Amino acid sequence: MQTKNDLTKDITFEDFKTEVLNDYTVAVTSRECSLLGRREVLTGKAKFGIFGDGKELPQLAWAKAFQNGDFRSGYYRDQTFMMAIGKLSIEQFFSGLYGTTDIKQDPMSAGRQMGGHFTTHSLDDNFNWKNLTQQKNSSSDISPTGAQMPRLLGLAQASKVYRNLKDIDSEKFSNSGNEVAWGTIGNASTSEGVFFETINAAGVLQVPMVVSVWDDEYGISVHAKHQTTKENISEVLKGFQRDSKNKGYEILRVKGWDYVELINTYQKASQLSRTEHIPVLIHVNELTQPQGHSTSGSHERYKDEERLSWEKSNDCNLKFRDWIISSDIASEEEITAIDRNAKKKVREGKLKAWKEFSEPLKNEKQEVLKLMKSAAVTASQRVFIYKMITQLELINDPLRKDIISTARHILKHLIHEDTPAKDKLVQWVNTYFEKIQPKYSTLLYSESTSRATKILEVLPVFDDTSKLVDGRVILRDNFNKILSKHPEVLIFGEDTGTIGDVNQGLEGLQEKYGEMRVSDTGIREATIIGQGIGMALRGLRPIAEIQYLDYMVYALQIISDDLSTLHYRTFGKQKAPLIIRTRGHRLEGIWHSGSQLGGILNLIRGVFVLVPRNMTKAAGFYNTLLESDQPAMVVECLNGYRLKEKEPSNLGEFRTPVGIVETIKQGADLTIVSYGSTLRIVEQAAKDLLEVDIDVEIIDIQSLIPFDLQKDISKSVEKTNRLLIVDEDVPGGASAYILNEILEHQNVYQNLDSKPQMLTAKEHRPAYGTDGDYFSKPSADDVFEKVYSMFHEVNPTSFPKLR
Ligand SMILES: Cc1ncc(C[n+]2csc(CCOP(=O)(O)OP(=O)(O)O)c2C)c(N)n1
Ligand SMILES: [Mg+2]
Repeated sequence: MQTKNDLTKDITFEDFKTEVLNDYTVAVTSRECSLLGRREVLTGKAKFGIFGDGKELPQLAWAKAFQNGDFRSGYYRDQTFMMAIGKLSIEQFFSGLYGTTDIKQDPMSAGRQMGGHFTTHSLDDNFNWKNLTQQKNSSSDISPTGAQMPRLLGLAQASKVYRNLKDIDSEKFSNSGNEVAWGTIGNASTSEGVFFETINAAGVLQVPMVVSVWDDEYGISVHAKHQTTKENISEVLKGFQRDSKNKGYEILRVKGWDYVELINTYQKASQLSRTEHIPVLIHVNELTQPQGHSTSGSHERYKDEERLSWEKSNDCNLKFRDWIISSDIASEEEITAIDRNAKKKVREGKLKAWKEFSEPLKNEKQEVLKLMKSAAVTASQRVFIYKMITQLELINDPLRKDIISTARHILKHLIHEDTPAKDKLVQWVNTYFEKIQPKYSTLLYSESTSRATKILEVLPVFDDTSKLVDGRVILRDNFNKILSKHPEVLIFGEDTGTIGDVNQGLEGLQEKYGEMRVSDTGIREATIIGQGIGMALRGLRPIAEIQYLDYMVYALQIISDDLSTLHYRTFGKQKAPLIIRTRGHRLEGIWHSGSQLGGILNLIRGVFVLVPRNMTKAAGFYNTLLESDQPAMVVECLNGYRLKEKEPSNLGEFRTPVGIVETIKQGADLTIVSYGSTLRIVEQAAKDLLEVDIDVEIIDIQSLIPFDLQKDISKSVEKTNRLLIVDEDVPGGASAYILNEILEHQNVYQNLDSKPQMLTAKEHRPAYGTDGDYFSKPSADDVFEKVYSMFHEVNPTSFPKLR
């Protein structure tokens, strides 16, 4: 069903006709999928549907311009394009709608995403890169409107990098940077900040990015007059148009029902962007929504008669049909035969997908019914059990929930029974969970052989000649080694290039490695991360720098919705091993004290969060991460760049292990767990505590996600029987996460002789200055008093009240 995209100039009329009719076939097949898809939701077979009807024609023109190696970053309307490039069949369309968990049936996400969220496979079954230059690629869609834009920037930038940097092994990723990154976005979603941020950044960077705006005048029920100044996005963006003096965009406009003009427009965009590496915006207007926005409602509620009838007569598929007939390319009869055949094919494909989805479940139902019935025979509560059995029998098309939930309900009625039949049912339930749960819960993190937790520690090497240097020098010298060792590494961020970052951790490295590898960006955190995601998706190893942890919030949406979910939502078929470098922990004031770890930890599961206490540890984390394929955030200590550390001789080689804590002071009386800059305060307090005969053990967590994989904290508590967590975040922030990890996964409570305690910052953000810090965050005095009070509580005689 694929479209042809080898547009040779001299073709016969018959070739031309075949091609047009093939396109028409894809268009009506896609439409029929949308129509039947909606019906499947309304009859309850699928939960939710959002389809590409009304947007078919431009996607066919786009598919003709889309080459092997190119990347798409789009949204839920693009099913026709996916069909036209041969990456979505009718069966797969319906399997996605039903939510099958088989990656072969639903290659988009194995049921993890709702239908309409498209992807292609960049990785083979062993998580190794496939050759992306030999296939058509789509990055995996996400639902937040506009959030496909930041990664689009990086996908486009990768072409520029591959064209300009010759040392990189680009065999699987690029053919001299000739690939275009194609974005799509709805007209209303262009109101999002990330859209404008991306548009501006791509204009600055001059990357081969073509953005199509599918303009149907609406965003659900909200008309363009509430969305876009002048109700016209290309009019608004006019200032980005390049001219003889300034670089910028090529902005093109085309009507969404005009097949010939669409093809011309997309060919032009492809040619310009691919050869000249410029961004292009294609405003495709006069599009429609034949069935309204989604299956959640009907558009008759908010579109007036006039609009609805305009949409009917300007439906791009009908216009295409009329054009084919009026241009004498094919007769009405030929076209009607195609319509009829498409309907038949879609119906058949739908039935096949439903069968594949429902048959295994029916079998599972029969299997467990047998066990339920035999367990019921002698059960005292069999009346209730038979009732549940009958209810399950009546469900013709059971879901897994119907099956397992009935079985678990029945087990509640069998609690006091002791029969072999019950044991069999119990065993079935347990095995079912073992088999089924992974379908929903695996692959949040890398599971490949180079996952970060597999990378072993390599200790920094020191000798008699090791010098004491500022921490930032260790980072700088280590980044130097990284850049020379890994040609595919690029580091970028605000002030990262010319001055080598605000703390000179990259001093002189732009000069040495060039502007492509160590570069300044605009102040635009979301798209700095987007650059990183997109480039990592194409085999590069970006290190994206966010200047301060406090400003991570601007990028958090993209990290949370896109980066963190990528591996999970593609069932491990795409990876973006992006390293996010930032600096945080205690410094000054509301927006420079970088402590909001609790929020971050809860929002970016899927990304590792590493909190090294000094720059040697930080450098070691970068070295580890570059050997692995796991995205991670490294938070350097803001107040540690000028502190002296011994410089290791094996720069670029030593590795800090992830998920491993370090005991930095042995002690017998109480375990203090902390991380980052706060450890220095804890260490100070520990010295004072020794003077009152309290000997604390201090554990540096180092790695918040993953957390203490060897359960060393519980071993410490087994010895000390007391636990204090010291954290600079708000109460219930990172400390709650840490306590949860220790209590839930390390089972320490039997070994505790005192309530586990937490010492955190105040609930407000830290006030400015030294005093602001003292009265807002835990101080060494606070740590001392907290620990002392725990001993006073146990033994007031030896530890009389302090104040
Ligand atoms: C950040 C975010 N806000 C709200 C939504 C809910 N939502 C889904 S689609 C949509 C309208 C999008 O309209 P448009 O961009 O014009 O695309 P269209 O559906 O019209 O093709 C909205 C508000 C969302 N998915 N994400
Ligand atoms: Mg719209």
